[in-house]
Amino acid sequence: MVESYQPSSEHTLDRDCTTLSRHVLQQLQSFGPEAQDLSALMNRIALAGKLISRHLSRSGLVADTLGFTGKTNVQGEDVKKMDVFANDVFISVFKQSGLVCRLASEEMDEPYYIPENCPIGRYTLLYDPIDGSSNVDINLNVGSIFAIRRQTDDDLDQTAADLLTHGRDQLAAGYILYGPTTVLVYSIGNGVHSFTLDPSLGEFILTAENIQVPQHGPTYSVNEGNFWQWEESIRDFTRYVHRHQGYSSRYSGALVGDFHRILMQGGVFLYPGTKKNPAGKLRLLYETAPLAFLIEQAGGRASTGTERLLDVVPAELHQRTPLVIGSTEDVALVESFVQERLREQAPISAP
Ligand code: FBP
Repeated sequence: MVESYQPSSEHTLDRDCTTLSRHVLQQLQSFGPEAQDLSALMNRIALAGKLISRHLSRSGLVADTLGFTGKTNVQGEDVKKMDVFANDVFISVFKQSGLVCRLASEEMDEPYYIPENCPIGRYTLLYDPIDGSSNVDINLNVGSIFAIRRQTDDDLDQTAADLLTHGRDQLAAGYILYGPTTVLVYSIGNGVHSFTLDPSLGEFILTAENIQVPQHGPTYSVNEGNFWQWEESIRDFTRYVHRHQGYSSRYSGALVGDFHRILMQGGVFLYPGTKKNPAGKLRLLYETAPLAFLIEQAGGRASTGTERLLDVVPAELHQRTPLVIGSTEDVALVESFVQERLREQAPISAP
């Protein structure tokens, strides 16, 4: 009897062949149209990551890639040339896809509609094309953050009102970290998984599955330069970690980089509100809600200091929120200082 061919198990083929699009189908355990769409969608996001990674890796060599454009964006921030390049890359990769009708980004006042994808495209991509822009010109790590939401109505008046819902409505979320290697981390609601770009293959290859954030970690990550602008409760937390063994301060200036460290090693990242900006700096739909989706999938926690971040319902597209995110024990510690101060401020009720 002729034996059927058995592929050798020596090669790391199974790992090398676990590309992102294949992994999404495995995650969804379906080859149906929705699964194929989400797999193709993630593949386009991966392409955007490869194009941005290549551009960043050449940025010191090619003229006109670094520095400012001289314009300011809807956030009132000076726009970097890399912000514009990366923003356009995300739009380009979704043209002629039939997948995404609308893209909303930190760099655009209003959502961008891709006519040929509307209304058939039932998904919206929300993204921060370059997170940590202040790091671009000095060759430090930056990232891209993304979230995928279903388009629940035809949005004919183009107000994108259907996007103004809580973060639990995100179908998938993730980020791409442009560091010594380019890493893509995502969740489609079934755990958090990490892929590393293999430049020789031009493919993101699976390198870690079902990542779980430690319950507690040594790192606290916050811009202490804002200390005197914070509420007393956040100062209390900072004084606590200064006085207690086992805490180390790490702050890279790029949320994606600081978040990745905490996802892998535990700890807490904070961008609290300040007296000047009680809502803080970070944007809900492009930055804090996608990372909150990921950290909860990894067994961690994300809050505004007083509320579960995934419950926050935005009133407008570019709304900001304070952020406390990371290991459950460390986020709970920050929240305990906030609750303590709120209790002290609460009016004493008559006996
Ligand atoms: P961008 O998306 O415009 O880069 O802004 C967000 C960010 O750069 C985060 O990545 C980072 O954590 C934070 O702002 C740094 O802000 P600050 O310089 O005030 O600490």
